[in-house]
Amino acid sequence: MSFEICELLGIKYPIFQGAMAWIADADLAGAVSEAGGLGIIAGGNAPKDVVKAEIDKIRTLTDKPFAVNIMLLSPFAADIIDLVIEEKVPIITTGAGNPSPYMERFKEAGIKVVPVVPSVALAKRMEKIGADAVIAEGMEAGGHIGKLTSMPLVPQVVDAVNIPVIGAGGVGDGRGMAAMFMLGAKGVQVGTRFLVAKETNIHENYKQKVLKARDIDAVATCQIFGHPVRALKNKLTAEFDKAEKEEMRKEVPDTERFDKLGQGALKAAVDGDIAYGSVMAGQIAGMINKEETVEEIILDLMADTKRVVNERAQIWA
Ligand code: TUI
Repeated sequence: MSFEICELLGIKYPIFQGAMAWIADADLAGAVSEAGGLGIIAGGNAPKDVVKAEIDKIRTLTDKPFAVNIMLLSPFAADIIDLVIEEKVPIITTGAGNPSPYMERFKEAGIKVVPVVPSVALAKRMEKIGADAVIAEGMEAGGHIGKLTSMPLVPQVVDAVNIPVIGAGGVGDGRGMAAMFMLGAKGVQVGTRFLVAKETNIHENYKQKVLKARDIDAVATCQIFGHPVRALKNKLTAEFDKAEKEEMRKEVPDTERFDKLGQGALKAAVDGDIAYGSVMAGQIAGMINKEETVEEIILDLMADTKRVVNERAQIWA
């Protein structure tokens, strides 16, 4: 099998690991890259020295390509941009914003750039200014989300651009991965399944909550005010819903309230507070039922995709 995205990035399998803030560290990303996928260190809201330590560490764990994700809402985004250029990181992905102002610097530094896009308009803009590929992320995904689901988003982005499209949001097994390929994606990004990987350094409470989640538990909050986020239902998501109902009734809603409520909440969950922390996870959390190594996850995704594609092809032949 030969995959265009693998040739472009120098990886073996067309699987990106989601850049989960405070979660996707050098241990997880290094294991993913070593296993043949694209491991991605999440810049998240972390300062430059913390991200630099992860870059230093991943270089001791693998000599295969890896990426750093720049979360553009981060107060440290400008520092992380300087860092990836100084460190000659081979690939970057961006999320939660439009990276246009920085594209020229990335390209000058010879960095491959793969922005996350929630819409056709941003995908087209990214192609025009030199993105190497885009990740079309549907709102089935965990964390900060756009407005469209993967099924309509991915094929519309595929039709709109000539660069490779990576499908994200809702991919948990070979069926989801095969579906993304059917929609025209050249690869997938998977976050939630890696949450419970053996190499993932999060509190056991977080992993157990993902393992126990049902299909309807990964809910979207802040779809009216603030930044929309998908996380597993708990006291915090209930607080968000209550706050949104209250602010909706006001003539001048206090929108800053939502960012305050969310501040530090993901880190709190990663450290074990699964009641008031933000236990970000995608809608496929309900089908994640076992802890596996990163290598097992990647090899299973590949084998399961191949099986599903061949099985379905026979029905249609
Ligand atoms: O970024 C993500 N997922 C994230 S970031 C994050 S940290 C955070 N926590 C709370 C509030 C906000 C952030 C947790 N999960 N995924 C990629 C993604 N990018 N989803 C949506 C977007 C996006 C949205 C708008 C990308 C570009 C965009 O452009 C807007 C514009 O200006 O054109």
